[in-house]
Amino acid sequence: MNSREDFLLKAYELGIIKFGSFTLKSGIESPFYVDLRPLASSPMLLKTLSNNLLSLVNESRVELICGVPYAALPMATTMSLVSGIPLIIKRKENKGYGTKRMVEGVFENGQNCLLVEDVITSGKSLVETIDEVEKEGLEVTDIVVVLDREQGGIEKLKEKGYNVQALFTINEVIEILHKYHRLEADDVKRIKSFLQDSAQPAPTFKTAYEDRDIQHPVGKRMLDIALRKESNLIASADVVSSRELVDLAEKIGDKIVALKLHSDIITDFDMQLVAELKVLARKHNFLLFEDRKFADIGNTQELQFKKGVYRFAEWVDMVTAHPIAGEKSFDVFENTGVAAIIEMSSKGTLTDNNYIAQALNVADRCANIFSVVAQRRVPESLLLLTPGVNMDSTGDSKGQQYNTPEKVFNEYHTDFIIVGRGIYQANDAAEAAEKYCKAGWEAYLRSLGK
Ligand code: S5P
Repeated sequence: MNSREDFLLKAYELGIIKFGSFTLKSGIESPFYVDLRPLASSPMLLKTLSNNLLSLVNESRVELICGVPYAALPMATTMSLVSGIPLIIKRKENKGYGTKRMVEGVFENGQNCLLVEDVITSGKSLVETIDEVEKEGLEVTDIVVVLDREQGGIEKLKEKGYNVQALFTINEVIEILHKYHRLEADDVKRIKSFLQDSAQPAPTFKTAYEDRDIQHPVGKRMLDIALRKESNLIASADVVSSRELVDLAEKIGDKIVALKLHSDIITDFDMQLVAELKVLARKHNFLLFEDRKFADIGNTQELQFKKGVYRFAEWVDMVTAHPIAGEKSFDVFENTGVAAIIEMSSKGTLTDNNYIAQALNVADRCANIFSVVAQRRVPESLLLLTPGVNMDSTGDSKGQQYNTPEKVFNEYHTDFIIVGRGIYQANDAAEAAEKYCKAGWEAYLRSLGK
């Protein structure tokens, strides 16, 4: 018997899980009932549990610990005592007098706070707690949970970019109890079938373009063009001469929402090319989108954006930028629209959940960031642009990884697909653009439940 199994059996003796027939808060009849509060009655088990929970996170970045009331309070307290990381206390409700704060204790703005929860089901209550803790100026990147009831909660939080780890899943608990003869095979079967039935997540649909609340004028224009053209296609025009670029833009202009450029790969780039692109953008109604992926301190980015050969500030509608240098570095783009790169499509990318959570926080706070580039669902307050889309290939030899339009709309709720080689390397670029435009629009309609 390993130490996790040993812990679980001892906790079972304390009564943390009961089998029978129980009516849940939602009205559903459940064959088991979980309550982790009895753990506080065993200091030894509480300590073991706290050590196990701490081992799930990278302690070096955690500055505070907070338990979600009430069951996780003794766990969070023990974790604080064991690790030496200070505890803060979240209230269940505002007391309505005095400081009116929802979080009590000594903390500073921007400190990283680890959240501790006993059981996660749909994740709804954890999302509310995270919101309240973030409103107090704290940063949440990691969450540890004792038991995952496997009803979609973990996935929901991961989509939002949080690093969430559970010590046990309910299926594991059932299996361990069966292995050590605490549960009969018939009960296991009954419970597993209950879990499977209730795990069917209600289909969640994407919000239609016309119902999105995007304030930035460039974001509004993207949505407007999408609806007019029935297209959510951004073409990545990664060709290396101005002739090819202008030809391509002329051929595919009426199918796309934006023409995404890497100006620094164009051998003969000059302001004459810019003038031609502007004429085409007006004629075919698309945006000029420079994929410069700025990633420097504000001052350098400002020079790169406004000066040099490209003088992007004078002609592009939107740019991409990495949030690596922090929030202030985005001020230099002023009113130009920004797509923040929060996650990359390539194999082995360093954009892990922790980075993504922090990058999303930056995106949330900067008024000129109306969109993000990522391979996962993001809050609908941002437009999601997804590259790495190709219907005929799964990747290249340099790390790129491809998905289909169907997958990114259905799973990530993408708003706009970015397609490069799938179009500009096709024998007939106009035909390929038409194909991606149609596939993207149909996938979008299906993601609305239509
Ligand atoms: O994570 C990313 C971000 C971007 S903007 N992965 C990407 O591939 N891109 C860009 O999308 C990349 O720089 C290229 O311009 C385009 C993908 O091109 P494709 O030929 O692989 O479709």
